[in-house]
Amino acid sequence: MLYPQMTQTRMRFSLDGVWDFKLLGADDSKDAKEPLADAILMPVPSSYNDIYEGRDFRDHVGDMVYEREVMVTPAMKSGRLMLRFASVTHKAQVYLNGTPLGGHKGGFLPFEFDITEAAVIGSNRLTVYVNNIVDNTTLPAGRLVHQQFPGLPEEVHNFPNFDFYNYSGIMRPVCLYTTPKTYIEDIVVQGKMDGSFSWRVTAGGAAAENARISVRILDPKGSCVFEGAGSEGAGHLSEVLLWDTEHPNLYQLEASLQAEDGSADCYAESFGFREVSIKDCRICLNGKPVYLRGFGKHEDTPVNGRGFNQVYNVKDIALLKWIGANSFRTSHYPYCEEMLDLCDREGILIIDEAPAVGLHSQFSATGMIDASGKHEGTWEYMKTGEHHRDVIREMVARDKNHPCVILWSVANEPASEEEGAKEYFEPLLNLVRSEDPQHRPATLVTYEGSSPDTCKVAELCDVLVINRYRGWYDTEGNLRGAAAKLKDELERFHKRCPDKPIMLGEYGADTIAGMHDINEGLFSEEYQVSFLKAYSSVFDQLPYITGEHIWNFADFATAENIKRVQGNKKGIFTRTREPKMAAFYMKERWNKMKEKENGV
Ligand code: GCB
Repeated sequence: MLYPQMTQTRMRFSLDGVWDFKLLGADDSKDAKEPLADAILMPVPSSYNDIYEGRDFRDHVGDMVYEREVMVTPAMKSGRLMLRFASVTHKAQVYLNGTPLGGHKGGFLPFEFDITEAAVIGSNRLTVYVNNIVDNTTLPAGRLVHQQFPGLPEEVHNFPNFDFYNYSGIMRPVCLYTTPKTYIEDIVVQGKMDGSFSWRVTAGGAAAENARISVRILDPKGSCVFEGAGSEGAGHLSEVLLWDTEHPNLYQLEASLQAEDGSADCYAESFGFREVSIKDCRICLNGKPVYLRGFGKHEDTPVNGRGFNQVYNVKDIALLKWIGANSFRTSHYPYCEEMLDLCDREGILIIDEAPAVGLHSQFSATGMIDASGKHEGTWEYMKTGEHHRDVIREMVARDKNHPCVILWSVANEPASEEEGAKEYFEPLLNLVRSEDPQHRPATLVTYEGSSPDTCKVAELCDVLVINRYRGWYDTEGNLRGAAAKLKDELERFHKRCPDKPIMLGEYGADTIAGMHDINEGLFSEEYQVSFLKAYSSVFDQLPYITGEHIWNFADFATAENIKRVQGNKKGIFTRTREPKMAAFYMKERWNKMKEKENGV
C-alpha cells in the first residue's frame, strides 16, 4: 500500500488534531446514529491511555469511540477521495455520517476507505469505534479473564501475553487524500548491486486497463538517469551509487499515469540499489558481511505511549548513530511508516517484525503461567492462523520497497518447542518470502524454552535469532556461569544448523538509572555493564555470530506486575533517553567495530 504522498496530482489533508472521545461500556450503542455526547478531548495520533488520570481509564477493557468533523470541498470530490488510517489499535469500525464504511483488524498496519460517494460537500461526521482487547484470536495475543471477588460484581480484565503495555487508540496519523479517478494503486521497485532494476506499477479505477504508464528514475541528486514506459519493466544503469549503512543513497522511481478517462496521476517511490544475501553464516549487504549492532526497540514515549512521535523517532536515530549501532528490530510489531523512511535516509538496517507476540498458551506478561516446564497445546489453543497471514501480507505490501528492511521476522518468542509449531510457521515463512518481490530472508525469533534440542523451527529460518537472559532470569548474579551457558547453547545451535548465521535478538538486564553498587549487584548500572561485557566476550569468540541486539534501546511501559517497577528497565537509555553507564561501554565497543569495518 502506498504512503499518502502529496504530488502534482494528489492532495493530502491531515485529520490529526484533537478529536472527541469516550470510553464505552459493554451496553453502549456502537451504531454512530447520533453525534457523540459527553465527549472528552483526545489528541490524535496518540495512545489514549496516558492522557487522563485514573487506573480505570488507563486500563479500560473493550470499546471506545473517537469522533470529529471533516470538511470536504467540491475540489476534493472531483476525483477519488480516500480516508486513510496509518494504524488503529487493535480493531476499528469506521462510520461517515452514521453510515458504516468498514472495519480493520490489527493495530499496527494501515487501512483506507474510498469515501468519494459517502462524503458530502461541507461538514461530515467521522466516527471511529476502537476495540483494544487482546486474546487468542488477535495479534498480539492475550487473555480476557472474568474474575469474581466475594461480594463484588464480576470484573473483566485483559492480560497481555507480552511484556509491553497494551496501549491503544488511534495511534498513528489519519488523513484524507485525493487521487484522480484512475490512479496509481501500487508500485514495486527494486535495484540491484550491478545497477539493474525492475519496476511494476499497478493502476486502479475505471480506466485502469488501458492506462499508459511511464517511469523516470532520479538519482540521489535528483537528475533523471532513466526514462521508460509500461506498467512493468527492467533496465540497467552503468554507474550506480549503492545504498548501504555509510552511504544511504536513495533513488526515486517517478511513475506517471495517463488514462482514457482523462485521469493523470503521478507518484514518486524511493528505493535503493542494494542486495541482501546470506553466505558462510553471515548476513551480507551488497555481498559484504554486515555485523548487526543494535537493539530491540519499542514505540514507547512518555504521554504519547505508543502514539506516533516523530520527535522521538529522529532522536532515537541520532542516538543509534551516537552509540555506533547500525540496526534494530521493530519488536514486536511493524513501526510507523515514517520511521522506516528515516531509516532509509540514515542507513539503519531493520528487522521488520509482524505483530505476532504472545503466541504461547503459557505466557503471561513476564513469565510462565505454569512454571512446571511442561507446556503444550498452544497450536490448538491459538486461533490466529488466518489473521497472521493477513498481517504478514499487509506488512510486506506496506514495507516491500524500503531498502532499510533486510530481514522479516514473522513472530517473537512463540511456543516453537511445541508440537505443531513447524506446521504453523512453515507456511508463514514461505508466505513472507513469496509475498516479498525481493524475496528477503525471513526468520522467527525464539526464546530460551526453545533450546537446540527442542526447537522445532530452526531449519525453517534463514537466520537464527535467539533471545537469552542467562545472568538475569536464571543464573542471576553469576555472569561467569551465564556466559558459559550462553556459549554452550550457541555452539549447540551452530552444530545443529552449521550454515546459518546466528544472532542474539535480545539479551539484557533491568537497570535502575542512578543505582550503583560496588559489588555490581542486580539492577545496578555496574551490573548492566558487566552483563553486556560477559555477552560480548562470548560473541567475540564465535565467528558465526552475525549480530547483537540488546534488549532494549530504552526503558518502556509494561503491564503492572511485581517484576516491573514502572515498566521494563532494560534500556540502555532511560525512557526519556538519558544514557545509563552501559551506553558509554556500548559506544566504545561498537564504534571500534565500526572503525575496523571501515578500515580506519
Ligand atoms: C523477552 C521478550 C520481551 C521482553 C523481555 C524481558 O523475551 O521478547 O518482549 O520485554 O523478554 O525484558 O523480559
